[in-house]
Amino acid sequence: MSYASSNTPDSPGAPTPSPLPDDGQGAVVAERQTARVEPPPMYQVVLLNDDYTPMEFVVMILQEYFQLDLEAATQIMLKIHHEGRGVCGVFSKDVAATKVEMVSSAARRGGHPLQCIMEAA
Ligand code: TYC
Repeated sequence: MSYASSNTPDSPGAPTPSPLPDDGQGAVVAERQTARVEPPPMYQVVLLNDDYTPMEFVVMILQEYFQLDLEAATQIMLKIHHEGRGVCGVFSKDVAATKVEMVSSAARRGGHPLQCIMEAA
């Protein structure tokens, strides 16, 4: 038996056969447990508008830290500029927190007041 094909308790809804318990009276009782694994909670990373951070800097941040091409980055920057905020991407908690830290520290290094936050998606 290969390890790859052994128990896969991560398929929601799929009943997982449990070992057959012995009832102590010579009978074997078959039970099935349903293994349900919740998907991990996701977080969106959001950039906020301000009056001072240059548009080019925001576009660069979106390309560098969110792997967006120039056109997508420009669209999101303009959305933030006009609407006050915009979602840069949706990530697991750890990845979102790291993005917020990296963007915030790049903004501080550049001397810009750009604010980056995360919130439950
Ligand atoms: N409003 C800024 C300007 O006019 C540009 C800007 C866009 C700033 C997006 C922050 O998250 C931001 N220079």
